Amino acid sequence: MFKEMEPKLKSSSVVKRYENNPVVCKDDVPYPAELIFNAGVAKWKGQYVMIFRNDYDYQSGGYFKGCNLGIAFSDDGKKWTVRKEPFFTLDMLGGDPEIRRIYDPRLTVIEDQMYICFAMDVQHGIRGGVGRVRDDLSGIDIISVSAPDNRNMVLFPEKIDGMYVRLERPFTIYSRGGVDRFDIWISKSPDLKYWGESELLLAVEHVPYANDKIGPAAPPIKTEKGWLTLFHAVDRDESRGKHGWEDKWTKRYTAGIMLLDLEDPTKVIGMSKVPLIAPETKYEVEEGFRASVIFPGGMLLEDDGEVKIYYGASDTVECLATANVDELLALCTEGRDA
Ligand code: BMA
Repeated sequence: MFKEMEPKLKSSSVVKRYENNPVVCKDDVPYPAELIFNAGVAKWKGQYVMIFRNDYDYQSGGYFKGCNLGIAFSDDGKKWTVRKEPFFTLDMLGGDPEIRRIYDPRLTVIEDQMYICFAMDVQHGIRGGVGRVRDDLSGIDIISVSAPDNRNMVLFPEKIDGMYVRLERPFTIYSRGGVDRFDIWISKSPDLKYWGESELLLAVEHVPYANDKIGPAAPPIKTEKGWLTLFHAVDRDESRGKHGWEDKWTKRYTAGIMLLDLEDPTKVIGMSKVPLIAPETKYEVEEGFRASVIFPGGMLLEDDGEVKIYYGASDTVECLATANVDELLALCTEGRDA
């Protein structure tokens, strides 16, 4: 069992895991597939759409040679059907030898147009990209890709003060002591192509359950009280040894939640003091490639106040958890002035 960093997840957690988890795994995928995880999810044209990461073709040494993106559809957000062909494969970019893979998609619908953010590993670093999802779902038209190293980008679902807004996670090695001490930043754009006005939003040291790095998770959802925003938080413990398929895996990924000001999302106005989701079920802690990883990429608000949270579990399967929006807001604002 993984040694837990304080503070622990409250046993009264407001999140309920879906009883039929995982919602998508390799057995649902009709082409070579091994690890199905870190998906983006959106409601688009009357259905739920999921774009997920598929790592396949295992090589020795904990490495998967293949990586593509699959697409799945659902009427209720719980039961998913995976399309017969992948949504994105590297050859769709014309065989540019600089690009090694595209992964960890996040989906945001802005004025009926579905957009995708993704990480792109290239020979000379890691870049974060923004693209338009084609209406016929035949692929992506890339709008912009950042300079290295940056990833975990998510777009807000509407313009704020006339500007598109995104959260992102640059990897600031030198100024943060040469170790993982990576923070969440916020940037703006007039057109989704040119990004600027960047500001630090939330730093590792602001999060009581992170001693390593943090990063944006799912695109924010709009509530009357502010933008409700998930993030992932990593704590590291060097005494953690063999875990999952890996000989040594010292990190634990939990999900945190915060609230950003509606008019000025560069302001954090609340944050849960404990993780919202920490690894605890068998498929999150014991099974899988990189055990004890909760990596949310989708959060949807239903009309009745239910919030659906989609997360990659152990870098191996895609799962669902639900919560009530008012309880999530209360978690963010509890003890705010303390
Ligand atoms: C991060 C990313 C994620 C992954 C996580 C845990 O750095 O690579 O894709 O889920 O590590 O392995």
